[in-house]
Amino acid sequence: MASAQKILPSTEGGAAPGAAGSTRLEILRELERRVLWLACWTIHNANHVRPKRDGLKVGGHQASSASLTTLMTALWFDCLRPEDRVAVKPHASPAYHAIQYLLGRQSRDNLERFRAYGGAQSYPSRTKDNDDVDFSTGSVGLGVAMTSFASLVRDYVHIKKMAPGDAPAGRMIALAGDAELDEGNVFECLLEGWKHDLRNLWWVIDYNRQSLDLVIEDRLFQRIDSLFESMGWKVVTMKYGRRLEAAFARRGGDAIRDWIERCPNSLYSSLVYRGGGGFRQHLQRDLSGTSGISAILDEHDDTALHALMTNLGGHDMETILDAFHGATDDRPTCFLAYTIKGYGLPFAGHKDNHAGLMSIEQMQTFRSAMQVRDGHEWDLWEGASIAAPDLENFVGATPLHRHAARRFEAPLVAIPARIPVPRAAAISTQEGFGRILGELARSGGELADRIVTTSPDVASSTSLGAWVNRRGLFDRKPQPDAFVDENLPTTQRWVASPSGHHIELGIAENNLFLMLAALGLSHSLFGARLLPIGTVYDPFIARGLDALNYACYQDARFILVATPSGLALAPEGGAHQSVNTPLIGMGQPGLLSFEPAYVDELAVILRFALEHMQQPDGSSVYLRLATRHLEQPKREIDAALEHDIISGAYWLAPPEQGCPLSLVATGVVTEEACRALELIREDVAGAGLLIVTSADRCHSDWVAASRARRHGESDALCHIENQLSVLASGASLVSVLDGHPAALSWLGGVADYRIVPLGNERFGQSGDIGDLFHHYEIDADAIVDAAARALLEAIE
Ligand SMILES: Cc1ncc(C[n+]2csc(CCOP(=O)(O)OP(=O)(O)O)c2C)c(N)n1
Ligand SMILES: [Mg+2]
Repeated sequence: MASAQKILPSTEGGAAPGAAGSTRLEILRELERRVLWLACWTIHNANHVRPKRDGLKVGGHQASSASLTTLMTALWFDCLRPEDRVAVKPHASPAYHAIQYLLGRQSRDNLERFRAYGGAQSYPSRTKDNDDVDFSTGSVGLGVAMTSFASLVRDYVHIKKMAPGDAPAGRMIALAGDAELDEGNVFECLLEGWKHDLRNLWWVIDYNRQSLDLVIEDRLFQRIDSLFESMGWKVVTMKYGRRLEAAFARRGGDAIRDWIERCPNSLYSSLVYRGGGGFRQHLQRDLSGTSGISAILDEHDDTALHALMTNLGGHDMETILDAFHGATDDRPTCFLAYTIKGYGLPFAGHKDNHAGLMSIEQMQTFRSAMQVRDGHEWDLWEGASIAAPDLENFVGATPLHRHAARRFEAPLVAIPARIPVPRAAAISTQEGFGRILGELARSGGELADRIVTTSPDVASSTSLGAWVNRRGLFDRKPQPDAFVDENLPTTQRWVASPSGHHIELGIAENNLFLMLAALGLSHSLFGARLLPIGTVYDPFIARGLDALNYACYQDARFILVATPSGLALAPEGGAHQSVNTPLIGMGQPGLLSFEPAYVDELAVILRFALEHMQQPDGSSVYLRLATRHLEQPKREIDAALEHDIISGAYWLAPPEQGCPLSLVATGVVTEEACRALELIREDVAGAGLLIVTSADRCHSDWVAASRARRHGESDALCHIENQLSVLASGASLVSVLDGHPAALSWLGGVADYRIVPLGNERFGQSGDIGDLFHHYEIDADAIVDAAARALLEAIE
């Protein structure tokens, strides 16, 4: 048993690792055992103990958790500081929850309900778990990259002194599975990170040389080394533990090292699984006659030989502490930690262990080895060989134990009651957006100071040029611009300096969305509220869709401005014409989408978005804009119209009460709808034109109202129901948008309306707007035709 003297984590001035710190090591090793037990038991309980109703395997990853247990124990119980932020390998979630349980931040009830409704999440979740998750993870590769962008945001707010005065800047840390490096977004972010000269960033690679299906390529580590070094990272390799190193130093040890180095991953893994006898057989055969080998083999029985041969760096507490505590500069550091998937469990090293669960019998053996009594499985210190008060003292002294809240609350930024509308007879929403931002930059103030823009190499072509001219590019060091310094004519006077407000990215949409995710969590991660606006070409949203979903999943708050969109991009051809983005806008949780037709609507929507994104029950906002110039209506927007625009639909041309026909238009085709309405009114004088500024909002409010009615609120009505109620029962609607018709076709179900949905669901073509709108049947003629047919059918 360890001594009763108080032993503290090294962050609290405990002895340095090594000889003098052996008691600290013992405690950490004990904690490691507790984490492994609890992680495995949590999964076992969910799969084999908890009653099941549907016969489905619950799952959970015992092998993947075991692979990271030593590294995670070292981090949470000895190395992390409250200001550090960590993205945990998704399928090490049980180990994470176990650690939080030992730290007093996770409840037994939640662990017992692991993967059950309301219980601890299968993959760490910022929004659903209650145990201090910094970054959600799940889709492999994204959490890893997220830490790079978070490190850039941390520097952005600290350099600008936006973070609370006493908040130290922490390290951003990713715990990555080695197969996560197969994800392209990881490479995209490495290059981007290099451009931005990232600091204080750690990636700890769980190099167990296994993915889900496979034991992976032997030489991967060489690639990892050179890749990271070429991007300016330091690589710290934790290959062997202290015991193996000691064996290597003995006579015959070189041969053992050489044997391991040459051993193919698949053979090594299979021997790890077979046990000490397998290693003995191979070493005896391959190294027979090498002096010193017999002595080493004779000193180790099979269990001891297995422990020796699997003593890799990522499972050796001393090696890990040395590596982590040795990384004292701010250079991005990749820790390449050799590990064994399933370390300490019966299926360690087995290539099929990814989804493997210990059987009841295996769990029984594991329980005996861990000395856990029946009925005491959840006891914090059950089976520990160190006195509970020593463990409690130690855990109680870790900075993360004492630190109550690591999330910040940041005050809201006041948004003016009106955003001035750029005046122009004819203008596009894209140009209007650029002019609004240019004016915000010119007028300055807190709003402009809190806006940060970002774009994947399309800032100028999405009309952010004027903003960047005034507010500058962000760079941690001032950068010269030869064109500006030499006074050469250029429209882009983009000065890069620490005071800049635009973060320019290379052309990788994944990076844009991860950047927005990090910027959009700044208020919570770093205590500095930012109002991030990212611009992208609308069709290329699809390129980064999983990262966009990832950003929304963790409730990051930003405005996404996507332009140009649809067929209206006309001559640029089919490749760039977005078709299904209105549906993405409707279908993506956490993202409210709008598609304004006119610039005065845009000003109202942008103002709303800046406020909405800051509200606890708000969300991010997506604006689908276009390059087509539309003649602007001459009107002042009063409070009622503003309300309708924000609610998603307003009558541009109100219908007569009880009218049997109305047009419904979104975005740039409003011009065609207006022309069609003129013709239609020759026959149906009372026909109206409803502009849907947000199919997303109308639809979700409609769904919410139906739900409320089902729950007994019989008078619940939503905005779109109210708006359309002026029409006759059974009225015909012709809906039209420059995008997938399904975005509006659901309107037919709001009441018993007959709907003809116009739009585009095919790939685009090159042409001018007239040709294309004609070809895809969203021009005025097509609208009139559709209306006539609908009316005829209604009569028949
Ligand atoms: C984008 C994505 N694709 C596929 C998966 C399914 N998946 C979960 S873990 C995994 C393999 C991970 O291997 P590695 O990162 O090496 O972790 P290990 O299990 O070895 O610890 C896969 C393919 C996923 N979560 N995300
Ligand atoms: Mg792996």
